[in-house]
Amino acid sequence: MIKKYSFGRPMDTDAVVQSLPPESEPLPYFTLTRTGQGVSLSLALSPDEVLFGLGESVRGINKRGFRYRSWNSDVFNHTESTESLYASHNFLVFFSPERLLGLFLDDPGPVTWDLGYTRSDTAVITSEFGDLDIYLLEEDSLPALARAFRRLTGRSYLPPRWAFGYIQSRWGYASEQEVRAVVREHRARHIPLDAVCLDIDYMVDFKNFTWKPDAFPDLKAFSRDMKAEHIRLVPIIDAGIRTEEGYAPYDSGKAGGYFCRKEDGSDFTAAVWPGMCAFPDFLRDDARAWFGDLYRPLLDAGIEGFWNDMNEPALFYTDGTVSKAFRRAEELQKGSVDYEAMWFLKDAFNSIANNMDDYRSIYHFPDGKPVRHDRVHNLYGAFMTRASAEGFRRYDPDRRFLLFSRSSFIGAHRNGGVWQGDNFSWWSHLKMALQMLPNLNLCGFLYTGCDLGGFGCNVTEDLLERFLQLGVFTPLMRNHSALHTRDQEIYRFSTWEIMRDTVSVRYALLPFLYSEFMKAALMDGMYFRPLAFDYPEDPRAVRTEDQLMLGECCMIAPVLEQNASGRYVYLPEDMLMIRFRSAADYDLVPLGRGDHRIDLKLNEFPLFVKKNHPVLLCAGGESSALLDDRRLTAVCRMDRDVAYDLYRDDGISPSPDLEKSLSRVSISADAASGSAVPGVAISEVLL
Ligand code: MIG
Repeated sequence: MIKKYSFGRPMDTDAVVQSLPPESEPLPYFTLTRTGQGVSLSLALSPDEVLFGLGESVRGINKRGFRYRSWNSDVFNHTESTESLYASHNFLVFFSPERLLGLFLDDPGPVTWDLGYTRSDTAVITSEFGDLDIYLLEEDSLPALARAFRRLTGRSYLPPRWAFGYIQSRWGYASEQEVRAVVREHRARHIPLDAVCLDIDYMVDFKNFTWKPDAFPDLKAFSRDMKAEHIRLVPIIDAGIRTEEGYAPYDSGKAGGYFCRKEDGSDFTAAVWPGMCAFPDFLRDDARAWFGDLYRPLLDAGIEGFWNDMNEPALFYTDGTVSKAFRRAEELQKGSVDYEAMWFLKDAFNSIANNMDDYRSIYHFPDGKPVRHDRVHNLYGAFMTRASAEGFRRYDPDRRFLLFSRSSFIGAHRNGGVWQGDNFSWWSHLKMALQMLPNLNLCGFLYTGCDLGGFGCNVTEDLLERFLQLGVFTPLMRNHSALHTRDQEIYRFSTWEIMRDTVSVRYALLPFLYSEFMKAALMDGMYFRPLAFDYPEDPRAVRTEDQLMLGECCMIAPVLEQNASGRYVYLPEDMLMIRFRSAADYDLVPLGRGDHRIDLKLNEFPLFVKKNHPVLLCAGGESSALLDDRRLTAVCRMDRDVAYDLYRDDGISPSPDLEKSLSRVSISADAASGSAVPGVAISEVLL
């Protein structure tokens, strides 16, 4: 059951697809306080209450015990104490033996989530501007609640099937030759690969929708050659448009009046990578239509996937913030040089980027009337994603395109995926990536993953290998790293063979993982879930922070620590462990409910599977297009006849038919008798 309560003057954020009449009764359960224009909701938490949600945010799967703030931010340097990341996903679930309640704040402005921070027994959620719709969801189980929320906000984005292949990316690839060399190194060593991302260096002066004529002389031919090798190119697009007369996207944007304005009506400009930029007013339908069409030359060149960046929007500086900092420096120079003056000096320069005064000086015109940016800040990335997705649909309504964004808001999950932002090559960020996944799924973002190996800092061989072992299971499996960091392609490392074997497991599992993903997406389910969703009455499972349910029947438990020779895993029920070394090399170990210490050498990682649920493996291959998903090996711990409906489709059709895409795989009980591992069947399946 979903109920809506309106406060102030809510605007259409595109988050919700079901229109409900607002209730006339006051909001139940919460104590409401008005603070200036804001609205605060507070709720007493019982000691055993856990909180799920908030999608992209730091810390645990259970969000209790910290304060988060919805304010989309470019935070290269994020840690455990960072309150705001790149996205705002204002959905939270309260779960205890006494309560199951979903709370969605459809609020495009800043929201603070004090979840047992000020007082450990109280949640206080504050909408700073107070113009919002609040939705309360009540269902009788966690999965039902998640499904109800998805119905409210719409079906998750479907990427093309090739987007489940391994993707290599790096900030710095500057020419066709360089990209060809990356592909060659992968193919020569039989490291599977489906796509290479092009970062900002492919553009002329970092200008969107351009590509360097010398470095990429014939993008169409290049893209065609790559596709012949089953490789897709995935270029980046940033939010800002350089203010340069004669640069077509700027000229057409200016002529159409599609850019965000300042109070005096002139275009708001700020510097980002290309230098001074204007910012498309994605909240306007006409500006979105214009921007979406700017992708055409790239689409015409055969490009089928993009990543949208810098769309919080990130602002390096404006003329205003720079001159203010200089003025402050001059003032300070007049006084004595002491430590205090030095702090002020530092602060003055640190506030040049992503400055609140700048965000307050931007205006959008969603329907002709001005709306100040800070009131709708968290929508910007989501509406950029929408502009792109709408453009792709106009370009070719019969195809799925790959699209993932850095910034997002609930609603954007219908139009694209997200990557988890600029992580570091840290073990703690490997754990953070894992913990973010189920909450992103709960908020609708199924197609997601982190920068494998870590974006900032220098990775080590073992860390990359452990990142890849998580990446085997994340829908977006992309190795990405920052300029000036250590080379991070698999083939750069002495242990490249074990990394290749790890990626080969992804390809062996790809038809199965794709099936699990598509079923979750098409049935408004979750691909990754907290264990609580499957074992709500098991307090151990409810509080498990380093294992995830995957699809209908699997559980993952990656190694998250350096120099570990294994880890403890909690099994809420009897399962089969598949300990992988490669696509063809794995152990099958039936384990009972309870705690287990699992030995896992650096090249080993486990997948746990519930009883009587098969996992399907194909022979593997070097590209998703080359996998044979009709000839599979079913592995199953079983004590009765079992069946699995494998989802298969053409991988690009935007409106697949779930029923028609299922092929039934049946295994009879006797398949497990007389097998090498008692009770575990290994059967060949032909479809
Ligand atoms: O200011 O395009 O998160 O993935 O490599 C940095 C360069 C801009 C941030 C993205 C990152 C990308 C980088 N971008």
